Amino acid sequence: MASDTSVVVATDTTTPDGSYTLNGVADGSYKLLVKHPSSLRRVINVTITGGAVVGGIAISDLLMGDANGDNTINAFDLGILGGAFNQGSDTRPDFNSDATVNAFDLGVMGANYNQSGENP
Ligand SMILES: [Ca+2]
Ligand SMILES: [Ca+2]
Repeated sequence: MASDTSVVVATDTTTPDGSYTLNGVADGSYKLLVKHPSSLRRVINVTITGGAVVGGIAISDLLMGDANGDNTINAFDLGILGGAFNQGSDTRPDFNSDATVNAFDLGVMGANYNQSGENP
């Protein structure tokens, strides 16, 4: 989470259901940067009152397909998916989290292809 001057004031890893708690943050307006290892980054505006924010984000709120984590979905990610297709050894391109890399993951990537994550 970053303030308006782009200083990181707090970080947290969500629970598997996507919920998070950020404590010890001064009241004010912040940009919350959210990224799954294989998704594009989202920037969400939050207002903190009382020194903490409790929230949640669903995986369905994130655009999946970024296999190499560089915040863009392009041919590099497609190459990783191609190398892992029906293999099971590299789970980075398992975008729908069903423990296999197959045409469903290619479909997820295709829907978000050539997009980049949001910047703060
Ligand atoms: Ca990428
Ligand atoms: Ca999959």
